[in-house]
Amino acid sequence: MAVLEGLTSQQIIELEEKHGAQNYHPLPVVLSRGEGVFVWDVEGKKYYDFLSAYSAVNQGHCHPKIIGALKNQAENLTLTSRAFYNDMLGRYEKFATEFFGFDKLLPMNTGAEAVETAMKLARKWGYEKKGIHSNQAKIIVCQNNFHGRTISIISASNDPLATENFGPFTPGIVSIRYDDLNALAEVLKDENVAAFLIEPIQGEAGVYVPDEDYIKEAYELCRAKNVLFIADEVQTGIARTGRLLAVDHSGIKPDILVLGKALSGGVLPVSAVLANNKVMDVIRPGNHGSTFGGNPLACAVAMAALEVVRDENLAENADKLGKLFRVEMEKLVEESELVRLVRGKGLLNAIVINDSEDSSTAWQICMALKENGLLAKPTHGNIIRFAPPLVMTEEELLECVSIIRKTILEFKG
Ligand code: IF1
Repeated sequence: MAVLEGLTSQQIIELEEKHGAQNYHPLPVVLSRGEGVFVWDVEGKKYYDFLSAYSAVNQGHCHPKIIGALKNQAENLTLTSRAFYNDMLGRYEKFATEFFGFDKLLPMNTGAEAVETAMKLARKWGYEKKGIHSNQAKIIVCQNNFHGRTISIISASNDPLATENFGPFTPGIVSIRYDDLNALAEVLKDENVAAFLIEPIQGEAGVYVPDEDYIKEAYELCRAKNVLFIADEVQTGIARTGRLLAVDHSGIKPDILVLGKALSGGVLPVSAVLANNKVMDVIRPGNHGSTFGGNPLACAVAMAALEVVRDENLAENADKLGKLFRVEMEKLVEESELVRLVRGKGLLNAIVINDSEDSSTAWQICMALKENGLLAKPTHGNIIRFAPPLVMTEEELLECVSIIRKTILEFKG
């Protein structure tokens, strides 16, 4: 059957409505091209991308170095499975473990797979190294977290949309208030706790940045109780918050680091779990795996994606532009009744709209932003996340600020 050519945005949307599971409610824009900080819809309209595919396109759309690595490897060898060695995985593992400062890396594909892997690793360490009794291991998580969509991960969620009618849930997961050290100290009294799984900044919840000392203090509490600290940096990692990792702002090294999204620059699913030998060595042949985990194509792409982060100083750029962005948004808070506050770190920011959580105001503002050439989407209710690619220039950022300012000041709800 001929591929459907020359369809309008509306016709393409109708195809998805007819043939696709309706598990998302996208903004009504149909993109067909991306380059750097820009995307184009099928009618050729150009937009600033202020979502970066949920922080997967930190290096910018279709970065030439990453695409070059993809094309080159794709013409040689894409997948062997782990039944055999390939000439890329060992090189990637060396590169990435030195890049982030860990002994070992376990390669997976999606962020959720990597979080599940981290949970399995922590449990196994708990039994074999900490001496937790069989099937008694507990993992602590935070309320309003987002770690993925699998059954065990949503077993840790308190979001009804993510959990309703998906039970029964995986046991051994305890949820506490985020940014609450007393709550953590209390649950750590339980000798069966193997790990504390946390996002250094809660992205989906609405870009909640915890108190400055929270991550370090939480890390110290875990160390004192021989509990593994698992940092889910799938969204906050890879330079997004102005440092290579969000935990770098707190000066701690997690026992288990979970990466995804921008690890591949948004080119294909690549995720990873990194840990030192005392943790990772509980994994033996046959314990865990994945058909595509560690495939040569992913290895080539991930090394190129990380080189771009390093060589183009993306963390420094995110730090500098993030500070500028929040200064400009603070001015807007003063100017407009519509914007209650701005919060974030690096180029992971959000504005809270001065309306009820269940209002459609944030959505309508995003629709107006779209008309003005900038794409963003509300997270929960009245919060709009702003997360452009980290390759943005100061001039482009200031143009985006003026688009956001114009849209807000002219908005008629
Ligand atoms: C959706 C947002 C949500 C993540 C963290 C693991 C994963 C994610 C901190 C899982 C994924 C994506 C998933 C996507 C929307 C987006 C997202 F916060 F980034 F905006 F939902 F919270 N840890 N986040 O943020 O990685 O399996 O998706 O590769 O599911 O709607 P994944």
